[in-house]
Amino acid sequence: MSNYHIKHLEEYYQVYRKSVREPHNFWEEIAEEHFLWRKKWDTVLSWDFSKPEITWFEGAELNITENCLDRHLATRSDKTALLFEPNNPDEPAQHITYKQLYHQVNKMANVLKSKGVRKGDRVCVYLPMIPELAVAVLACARIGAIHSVVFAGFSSTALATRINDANCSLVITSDGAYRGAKTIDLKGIVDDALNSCPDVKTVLVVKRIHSKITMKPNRDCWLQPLLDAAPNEAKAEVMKAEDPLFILYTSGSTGKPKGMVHTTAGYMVYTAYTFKNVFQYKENDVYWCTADIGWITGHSYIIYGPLCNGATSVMFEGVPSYPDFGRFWDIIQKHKINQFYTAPTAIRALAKNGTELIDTYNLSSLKVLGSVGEPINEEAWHWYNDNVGKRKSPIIDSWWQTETGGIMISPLPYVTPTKPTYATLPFIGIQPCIMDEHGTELQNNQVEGRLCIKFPWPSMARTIWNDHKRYKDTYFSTYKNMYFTGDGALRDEVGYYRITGRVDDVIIVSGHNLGTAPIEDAINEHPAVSESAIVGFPHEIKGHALYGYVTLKEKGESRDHNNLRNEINQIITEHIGPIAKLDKIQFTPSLPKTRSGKIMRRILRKIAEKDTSNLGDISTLLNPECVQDIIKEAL
Ligand code: 6R9
Repeated sequence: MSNYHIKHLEEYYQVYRKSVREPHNFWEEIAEEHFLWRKKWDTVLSWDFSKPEITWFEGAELNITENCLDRHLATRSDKTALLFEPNNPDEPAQHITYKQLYHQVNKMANVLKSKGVRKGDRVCVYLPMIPELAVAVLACARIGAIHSVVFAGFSSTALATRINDANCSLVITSDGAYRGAKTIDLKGIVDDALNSCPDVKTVLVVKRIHSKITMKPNRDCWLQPLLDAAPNEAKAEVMKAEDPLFILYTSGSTGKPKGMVHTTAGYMVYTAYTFKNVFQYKENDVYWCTADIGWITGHSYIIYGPLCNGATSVMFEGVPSYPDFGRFWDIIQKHKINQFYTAPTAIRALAKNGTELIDTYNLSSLKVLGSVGEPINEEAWHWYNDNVGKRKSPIIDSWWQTETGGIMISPLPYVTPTKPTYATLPFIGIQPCIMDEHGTELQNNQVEGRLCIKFPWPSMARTIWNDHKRYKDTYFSTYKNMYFTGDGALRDEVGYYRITGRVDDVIIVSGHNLGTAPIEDAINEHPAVSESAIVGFPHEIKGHALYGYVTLKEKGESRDHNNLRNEINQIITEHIGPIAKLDKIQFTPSLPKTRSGKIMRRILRKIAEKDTSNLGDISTLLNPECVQDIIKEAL
């Protein structure tokens, strides 16, 4: 029996039990047999959640790119590593083989070195979904630089905050991005951002849309000529197991994004192992994850997990609606996709467009359908199952987070019987539990509470960049000796988990995590605004959309409310990005507050959800009278 590839339910239970009873032996075997090390570890795991301090494979030395690239050259050099499907369906797809990717990464690594980037330096990558994005990420890893990929939908202010927080010295971007029928001026956004980033010395620019942009002398360079001139071999830097591999920002409940730090060895082992099993990847399969590499899903399951397994991983530059809502099905047919991993918001948007288009495509190559990013509602689950999978491909509803690095709770296709809306069973080595509000673990089945994890796993984030205290406070202080996920969950009668949604101030809109605090901070900058509170409300396609309650400085402010609404959304777009725009904005003379001055979002949430029959206890409010006014004026 190989513990690396689980093929039956009994095997799952057997391996799971071993991984929990003897975690050290278990992970040692996986690491030993399936990866390339420069030096083996002294200690498999040491941990203390009270500090919190976690190390995996301490003492080991490796380079993750040797695992993703070099070791495949002997057997898979002509196999497609990345299959790039451009935004425009008439532009030919690119099949980049392992050998070609190896050389491209090495060239890029040499360019970075020639620009003075050294081990431990931070490099910001702000690129559309083009091959250079994956190449840049791997090139950083090759030379031991820490990559910080910022999703190219973020605004210049959001980009600048992230560049400065990590003190990046170099930015890689492009002259622009294609997005459906539109183009986006990425370089212009970078130029704006860099007005407030004094430490950035170099900007490397990929030519993608051939637009006219300004190149700042002594700072900006076109990337291609540098690549052409660079040698195509670069020595892989020898990294320690716990050296940081990357920083990736995620929203939190304060205004500042959290730079989650992932380290090298544990992240590699866990993402590779989960990829193999959660997608049941076989040697000649073509795997497609539709996420953007700007999010953790793209890091772990477009780049590192698949490449570590020698897989063919598709990168799609465009959007599901361009040139029409058949694009996903067209790509599945064209590249004979075997595993397809997408988000509930995309499924809902596609479902809304009916099944006429989908029925004209041949989707028979599909074997596994994945879902990630937010709870998948029952209707979307069935639509996906009936129309995409034709009831033949299991749906893998995989729960995990930026912080967890890899998939934590998920069925294994053809192994775990699925159940609509349930992420089902913990992955090997994962020990979830459900806690009540008093900090007691609910041991039985058929319980509901808050989801925690009791024991470390290899790919967990080790800290927040420059803010270890916040890491401890956010994840390890709510419950003693537990990692707290911020999600609610229930466990059914057979032990299956269902994730019920966030229990903190994070709202997931179209699969993007948005903290309420940064949005409120942005709105409050509008000169007419005194205060604001954001809540989520159910939305047919986005899952949740944002509802803002705004109080104005001057009572009876006579300005046109629609103009104000536009201005508020404009400020949000500038500070965060269009993804954080509010669907509804209600102006109200005051917000319900507790005696300690906290806005009672619970009530505002109910009003936004149009569920005002039971508002619960409002007696602790300082100003209970405002509640009826808000209900009366609700949108
Ligand atoms: C991978 C990713 C994390 C949050 C997480 C949870 C929600 C993700 C889910 C899910 C229910 C699933 N989430 N997958 N909720 N079922 N299958 O999405 O990371 O962007 O950090 O979001 O997303 O609320 O806490 P990230």
